[in-house]
Amino acid sequence: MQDANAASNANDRDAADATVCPLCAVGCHLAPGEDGGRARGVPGPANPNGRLCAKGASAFESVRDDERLTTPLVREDGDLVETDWESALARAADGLGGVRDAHGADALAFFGAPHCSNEENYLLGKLARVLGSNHVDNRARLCHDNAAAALESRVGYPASTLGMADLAESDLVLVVGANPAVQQPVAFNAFVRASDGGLVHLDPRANETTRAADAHLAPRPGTDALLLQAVAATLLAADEHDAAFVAEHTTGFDAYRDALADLDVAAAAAATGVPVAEIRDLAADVADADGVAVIAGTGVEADDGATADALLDLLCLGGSLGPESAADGGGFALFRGLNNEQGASDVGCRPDRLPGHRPLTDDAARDRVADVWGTEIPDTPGLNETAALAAFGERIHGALVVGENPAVSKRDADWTAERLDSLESLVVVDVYETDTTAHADVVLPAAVGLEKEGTVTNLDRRVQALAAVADPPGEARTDFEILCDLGTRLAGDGFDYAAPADAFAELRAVSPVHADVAVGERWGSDGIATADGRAAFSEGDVSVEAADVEGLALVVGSRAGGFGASDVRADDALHLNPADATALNLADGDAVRVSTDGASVETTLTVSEGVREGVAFLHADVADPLVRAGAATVDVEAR
Ligand SMILES: Nc1nc2c(c(=O)[nH]1)N[C@H]1C(S)=C(S)[C@@H](COP(=O)(O)OP(=O)(O)OC[C@H]3O[C@@H](n4cnc5c(=O)[nH]c(N)nc54)[C@H](O)[C@@H]3O)O[C@H]1N2
Ligand SMILES: Nc1nc2c(c(=O)[nH]1)N[C@H]1C(S)=C(S)[C@@H](COP(=O)(O)OP(=O)(O)OC[C@H]3O[C@@H](n4cnc5c(=O)[nH]c(N)nc54)[C@H](O)[C@@H]3O)O[C@H]1N2
Ligand code: SF4
Ligand SMILES: [Mo]
Repeated sequence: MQDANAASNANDRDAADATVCPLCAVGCHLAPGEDGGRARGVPGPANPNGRLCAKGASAFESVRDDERLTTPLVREDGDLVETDWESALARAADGLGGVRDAHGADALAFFGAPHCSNEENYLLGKLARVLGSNHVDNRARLCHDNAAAALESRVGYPASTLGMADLAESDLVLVVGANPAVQQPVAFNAFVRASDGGLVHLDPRANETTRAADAHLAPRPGTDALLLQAVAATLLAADEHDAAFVAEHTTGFDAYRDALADLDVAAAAAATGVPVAEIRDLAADVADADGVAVIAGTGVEADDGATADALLDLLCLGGSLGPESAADGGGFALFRGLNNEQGASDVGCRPDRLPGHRPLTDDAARDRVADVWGTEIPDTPGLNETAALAAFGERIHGALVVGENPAVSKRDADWTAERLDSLESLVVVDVYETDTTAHADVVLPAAVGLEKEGTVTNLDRRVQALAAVADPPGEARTDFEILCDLGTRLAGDGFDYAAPADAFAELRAVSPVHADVAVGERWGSDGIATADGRAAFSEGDVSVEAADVEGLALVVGSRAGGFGASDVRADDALHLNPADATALNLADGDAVRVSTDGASVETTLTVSEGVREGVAFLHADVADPLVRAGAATVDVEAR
């Protein structure tokens, strides 16, 4: 076992003043630039050549930003006014403690954040549980929740099954519902673009990643899983699956094969809109490849995990899961978004999980944690963040929100504002004033990632040490210090840590995932970590019924993780295929209104062959009102 303190001094970063980029889950190493300006790339496992993307290079902008919160604020007569830490912390503890006294611990909700470190999220989860509430969650895991859940049930852990560097060995990389050329550019360039394996992009719209691909398959929205099953059925019909791997490392193959035997590939081709020849080509590519890797992004989330399941089935058939195949570039890479999205969930900031992803309902796991924490842990899973927000003012009366902005990232703005206002106590820890702090009773100014110590875990499970390479502005403090203080006031013992390293040492004692990972290394192994050591096939539920879509299916892309992420929001046009534009009597550059029941947005039209027929593609920022209104399809008209 390696001590986190020692490890953070160890040579995990190549330069003494280097830390981990706080802006995405790739986890590049960087250091302050010469003049305090642009960041300097430092070679690390994710950026071996020391490169940064444009976003990473601008990472220090948040450090210098005049808009940063510098003083604690409390609400007096309706307004937020500046105060000192002592008064603000006392008010926060009184507010949350008062809710607990009046309504019970079950009336408290805790929102953690993928922007915060492992230790900070661990502390938030501990605070919630020690106080007696399981309503603790972090929001951005929602970006990849279905794929993570599929991985957890099929391979035993909700994370990438291979390292980013392994992708350089893949014979075939299948990118599904993602745009890593833009969203994880350093990893894409270093490990995927540089390799000579094949690249196939599966997406209803061509994007920057497509330009680097050998083939682009554009299934109708809602038919990805069917398309992948058609590929699997083609492999099985030709007996080209990896029978030895299937026999040794999987379960449920016979039932799966029987289910797929009914699949008519021609009918599937018609339903998905992808020609039979393209399905056959992909099947042949999978059969020929030693290592097949999947890179999955937010575009696989649409169908409750069916696409992720179909992808995992395909990897099982190709023999591309598990430790030996990872070395050959085989496996499932879950390309997460925010910098510590993986870690926030790993450390137990989830309503149904303890640290290390152990189920809350597992008595032995609960006892182990209770032992170390010196407290009972309630055994009923709590509300996730979406459900908790809906329960504000009813079951939930107090909330501690750390590094998260539910007012913008959730549903209808008025509805959310009402929910936030219905709380008796809302304490928000953030680095900026936001739409959420506007509803808070207490606002506590936090440090950003570049100003803290601790660890974060990137998209290939690598636990990396942070270094404080800048000072927080004004009186801002790290979330860790804030949570230690709040914890001590609210719960008494158990929150008196000298440094994040002490919390990490405690985390090792309660989390099998962290028990003996060396800081700087990837947790777990690339193997299959299910109870029986085998990956289960899905049941191969087949439905060739074409999703009978009336009108244009709304497809959203170019998501940005909010914080410091203005870079990918340049294009606000509606993108339509020429055939759809002609049918609507619209031309490139026309002013258009895109609407659904109860919401509409106005923009201009870009006509593009890159979008498949039947799809209306919008950037996430523009699509927001439509997404919030729950639109699956949209109407488009000239305005
Ligand atoms: N319209 C629209 N909506 C979107 C998206 C979009 O592109 N457009 N993208 C979606 C996606 S992919 C995501 S991941 C979410 C992001 O949703 P959120 O995670 O809610 O949004 P962010 O703005 O990234 O970060 C939340 C807050 O964390 C604060 N913060 C940053 N670092 C720290 C820190 O170290 N400590 C503390 N205490 N606070 C910190 C920021 O100031 C910010 O207010 O939004 C989703 N919603
Ligand atoms: N520079 C920069 N990088 C970032 C961020 C940032 O703000 N700036 N944010 C980070 C964050 S928080 C996130 S979550 C990630 C997002 O990373 P990605 O998920 O790669 O981002 P998107 O560009 O939204 O790509 C989603 C793709 O899914 C496709 N899609 C939509 N529906 C479907 C479908 O049903 N099937 C298929 N096959 N495809 C579909 C869309 O057309 C789009 O091309 O990026 C991270 N990286
Ligand atoms: S790829 Fe991600 S981690 Fe690397 S520099 Fe860019 S934003 Fe930072
Ligand atoms: Mo995200």
